Amino acid sequence: MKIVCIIPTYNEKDNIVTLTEKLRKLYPTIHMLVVDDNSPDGTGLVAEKMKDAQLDVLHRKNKEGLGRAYIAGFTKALNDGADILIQMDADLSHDPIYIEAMLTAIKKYDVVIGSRYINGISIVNWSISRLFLSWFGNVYARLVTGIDISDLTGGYKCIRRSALEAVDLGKIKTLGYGFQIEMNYAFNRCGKSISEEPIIFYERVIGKSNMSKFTVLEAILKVPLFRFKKYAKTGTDYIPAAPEEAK
Ligand SMILES: Nc1nc2c(ncn2[C@@H]2O[C@H](COP(=O)(O)OP(=O)(O)O)[C@@H](O)[C@H]2O)c(=O)[nH]1
Ligand SMILES: [Mg+2]
Repeated sequence: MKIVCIIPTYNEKDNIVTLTEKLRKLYPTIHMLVVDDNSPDGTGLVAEKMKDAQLDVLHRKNKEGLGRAYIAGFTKALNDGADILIQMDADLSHDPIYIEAMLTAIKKYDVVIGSRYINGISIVNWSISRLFLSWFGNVYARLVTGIDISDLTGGYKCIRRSALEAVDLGKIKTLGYGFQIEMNYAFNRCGKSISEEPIIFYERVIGKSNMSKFTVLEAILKVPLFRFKKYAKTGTDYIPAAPEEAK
């Protein structure tokens, strides 16, 4: 069973060292794939130096947002034979200790979300305004997509290979917070089961957030489109085209 942790990075040169060391210590058999978008602080180089049989690096030329980095990471990990894919932030917001519970839950579900909202609100060190935005964003996403999951924007996830293979990743268009919602919507549309495991989310101590007003606006505007696109009604959105259709 090959488990690959996909870790997107943009200016995380200190955090990536701490995180990968923790992962190695806790889970000596788990693979790591760092996806770096040519970080100006040299994160790509730092990661490259740590490369070995357990840790691989995917270098991308430009910063294109979290969504694009993840799609590239998923594609590479699937090509390299991953059975279970874990997505997690590099900034230590996602504590690796929760991976164990997520791996137990993935035996029963296709997708497991490390959830900040399933046990009340489990977030450390956020301002009230950021908390409100995230909480409201989740209420909005739940209403619009109709998916009964408390943390649809969470970025800590465990995904079975078969769930990712069921989705046409080329059809995923969102880049920021909307990306997490769109992936969950796509899994749901493709008949995949989603569950939540409680986590405590810690705001980063080193570095700064890459998420901008654009990503918030993108999520607000694009999420309703998933639901109301003309092919959403036929149930074929996100399902890969049959070989003859794809020609
Ligand atoms: N490769 C890549 N990683 C990104 C990009 N934007 C954010 N990240 C990474 O995605 C994770 C979450 O981003 P972060 O800036 O912490 O967003 P926040 O937690 O919502 O404030 C971190 O590991 C970032 O380094 C991007 O454009 N490309
Ligand atoms: Mg963060």
